Amino acid sequence: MAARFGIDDESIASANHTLQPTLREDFDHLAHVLRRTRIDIEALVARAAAFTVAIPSWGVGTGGTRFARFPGPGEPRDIHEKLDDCAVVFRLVRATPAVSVHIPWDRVESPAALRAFAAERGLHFDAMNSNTFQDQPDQALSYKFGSLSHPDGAVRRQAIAHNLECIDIGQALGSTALSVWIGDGGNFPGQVHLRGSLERYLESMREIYSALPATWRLFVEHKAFEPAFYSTVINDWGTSYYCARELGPQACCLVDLGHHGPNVNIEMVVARLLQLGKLGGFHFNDSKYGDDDLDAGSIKPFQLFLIFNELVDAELEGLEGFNPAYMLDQSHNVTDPIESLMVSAMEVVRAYVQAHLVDREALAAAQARCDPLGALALLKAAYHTDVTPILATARLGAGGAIDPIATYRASGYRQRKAEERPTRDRVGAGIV
Ligand code: RM4
Ligand code: MN
Ligand code: MN
Repeated sequence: MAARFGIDDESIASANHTLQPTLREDFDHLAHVLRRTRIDIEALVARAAAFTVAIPSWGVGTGGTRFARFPGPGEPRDIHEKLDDCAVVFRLVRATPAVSVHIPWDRVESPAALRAFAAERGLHFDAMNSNTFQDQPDQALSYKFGSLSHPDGAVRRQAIAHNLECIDIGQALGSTALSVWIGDGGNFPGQVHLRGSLERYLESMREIYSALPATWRLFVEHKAFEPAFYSTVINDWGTSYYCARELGPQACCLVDLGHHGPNVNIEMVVARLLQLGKLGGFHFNDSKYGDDDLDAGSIKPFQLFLIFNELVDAELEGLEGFNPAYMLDQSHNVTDPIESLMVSAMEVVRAYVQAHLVDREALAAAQARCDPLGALALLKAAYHTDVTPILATARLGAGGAIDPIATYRASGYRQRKAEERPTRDRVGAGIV
């Protein structure tokens, strides 16, 4: 195999060298400001450095809409090239050492060899994703009218078998979780028996659950609509919670930020799932209208902060069982996917660090004296603090880039990949 171009340590170090004096100044100034409220900036750097969010393998390719897909230059053509791109994101932002793969898009002959290939790049595998929302060329039965909840038991059995295969592959890859999102539902009133389809779904999921290795978690991902536009089987967090509880302790709920009805208070959903002990993890992205799959923090950054406010509150309280898995799930249509993933990862870490700035004692006091304005002011004070120097210092300390986007652009990586990856094959991905 011909040598593949990668971004080397020297070019990162030399870009950092130029930016370091300004970063120092900004960092010292912020340290000074935070000291006034007795916040130790070094502790925040340590928190930022320890935070991780997984990258979706399908996120390094160009997505698409119902209308068109406009491929970009040098797109990865298979899982190996996808991992190369994930490694670039990891190298520059440091917060993304894990990759979440989708089967069959990322199926390989030897998962063990793929695991070694990833490890050479410092990467490991996060949750497995099954796909019963599409038909594959070699597939016996169609998922056009559903999969795990299909009225025909043979279709359900095929969908169950696929999920069991995902668990097998995942074990060889070193994964410890399976995310199940299904497109099952109805487009017309009367098409689907609403209670019956949920019952069939649960029956199928029980079989999958019983095949889970003891250390694994099963994530139930809900979505209000699409591809079914009238009713969806796992439509909201309440249904997701009910299913996770029915299945057992290894099952929990996954919150994809784009999968709710308009104006749903997602931070409240998060708080409820935390309280009920069923918050499994996240798919971060952002949206204006629905499951837009835009970059995290690009449309509603305050919402992202408020979600992390709930998470950090639980973390600091030492809430029993608190262990959410963080992943991105985005579709990049008009940007360079590597740049979008880097920006999103940084925005997620930003929200996490900002949430650590909230004066929780003062907040509790404001709540106790019924002072809404005072409480909001405390949240705003944290949200308005620019923690960029903290994030950059954490990256620098871990060997990453002070300015990942500028360093990436200067490297010419994308142009080199356009030469190395000439064929315009459709990447095995698509976002719905
Ligand atoms: C779905 C859902 C799943 C993702 C697919 C590609 O809308 O978000 O998590 O695997 O898209
Ligand atoms: Mn998702
Ligand atoms: Mn989605």
